[in-house]
Amino acid sequence: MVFPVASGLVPAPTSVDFGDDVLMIGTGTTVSGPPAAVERLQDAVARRTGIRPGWADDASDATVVLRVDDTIPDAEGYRLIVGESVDIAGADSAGLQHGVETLIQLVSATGEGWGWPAVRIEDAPRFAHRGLMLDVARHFFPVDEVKTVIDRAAALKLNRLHLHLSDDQGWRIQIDAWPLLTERASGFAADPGDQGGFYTKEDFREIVAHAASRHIIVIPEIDLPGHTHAVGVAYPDLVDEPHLHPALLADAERLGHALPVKGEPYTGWGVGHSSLRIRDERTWDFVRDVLAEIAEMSPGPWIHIGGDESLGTSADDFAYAIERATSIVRELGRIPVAWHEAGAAPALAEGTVGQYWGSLAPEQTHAAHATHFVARGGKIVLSPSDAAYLDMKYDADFPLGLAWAGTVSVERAYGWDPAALLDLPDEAIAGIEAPLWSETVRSLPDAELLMYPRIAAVAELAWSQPGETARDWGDFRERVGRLSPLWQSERIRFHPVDEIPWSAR
Ligand code: TNX
Repeated sequence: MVFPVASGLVPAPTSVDFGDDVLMIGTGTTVSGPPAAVERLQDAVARRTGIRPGWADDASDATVVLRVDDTIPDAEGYRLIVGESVDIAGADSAGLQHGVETLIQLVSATGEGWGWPAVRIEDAPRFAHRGLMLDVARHFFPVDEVKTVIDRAAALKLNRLHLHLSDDQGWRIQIDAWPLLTERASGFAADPGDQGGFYTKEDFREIVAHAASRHIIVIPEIDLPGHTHAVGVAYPDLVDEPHLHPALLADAERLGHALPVKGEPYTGWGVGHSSLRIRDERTWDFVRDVLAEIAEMSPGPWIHIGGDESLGTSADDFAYAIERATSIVRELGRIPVAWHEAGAAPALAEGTVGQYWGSLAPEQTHAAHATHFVARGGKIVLSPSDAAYLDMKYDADFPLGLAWAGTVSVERAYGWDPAALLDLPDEAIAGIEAPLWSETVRSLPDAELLMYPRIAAVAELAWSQPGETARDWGDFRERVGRLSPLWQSERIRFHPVDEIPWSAR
């Protein structure tokens, strides 16, 4: 039997020990376990092989047994054994799901049909926060597309979906107390031809519930005090006049984009031109109402308040705004998250999580701002823009994406050390997140081309302990290449970049 024993496992498990045998997949193959896990396995195996494993009511008759075993120590961990049958034991139901995704990746074509290689795997994540950020403000993704993205993220063992719900170009979430936000400021995006859109509360709850069913927590972001031009389209008295800084003028000229005009929709790509009116109490009525409604519809522990690129806000006003917004989130019983610039606010609420988006060679102020979160009892999420940003071009010729942080090849996305980046111990690092900003994205396929295969690199950095296999670029590119048939059967549009040796089957 010709059998490709080295399957495309990404992220690399903690330990993998292959045997010589193969367990064939056939019409008699059956699965028992919790319905959601069983169905995910049945569906993915059917799409890949054309054979849909049956249900087994009784574990003792099943080919594949899926179960939770609370003697497995690490949260989200699992043990997977393929011998004469398959046994997957998750430490919890998230761990069971991760084990099922591993079994889906193990499905392989043999000379005689489909099978699973004999193997024993023990696995658990390095970081608790393994995230993807979707910018639904510059391009709006309807609910069904967000659900697809959630399923895709779960397949790589990611467990956080950060939704960037507001920006200069559009407001994307229903807020009852301030109805003009969606009435007037949701119908635009970062391209004049793009119609925008918004989530009703029901839509948002549907996204949260779908994510929860895949063990993913949604982190909603309302970007403050900058990135708020759209707020002024709905309520002009809440924002300052646009701050037309030199980089904005130069970019607008280069790209042929119009400049922002207060109260009118903005469809350019400029940043750092908008600010809420920080010293006006009506602004704080607005912020409190919005964050309270967000908290009410979002059950997860975190609310992101933005804080990036507030070039139109004075340093004093910025610190005041961050301190006040993070303490409002605290009062709402949630943990604030903010982009690293918010670390400039001396008294930002204790426990606020910082999201670092500087480069792999941190500027001193960026590093100082990021470490201030740790001094205030918070942790850091790492999103280095020149490695983890999925909206950077793969290379200068790639048609989608931006390049302000450089181009990001798959090797570059994979080749950095989370512990070394800000010289922090793992305990201070919540995890890693890959943002997909959408100025150049017009559709889900566009988004997928930017995500895949680089999101696999981010997932491995976030999940896998550094070791012999994990962190070896040569090994990683082989494993990613072997995922090609699975990604095709899952109808993922990936960029077939020539750094990766893609398998035909
Ligand atoms: C910077 S990085 C931004 C976003 C843009 C992105 C484009 C960060 C926190 N803010 O507003 O969409 O660059 O790559």
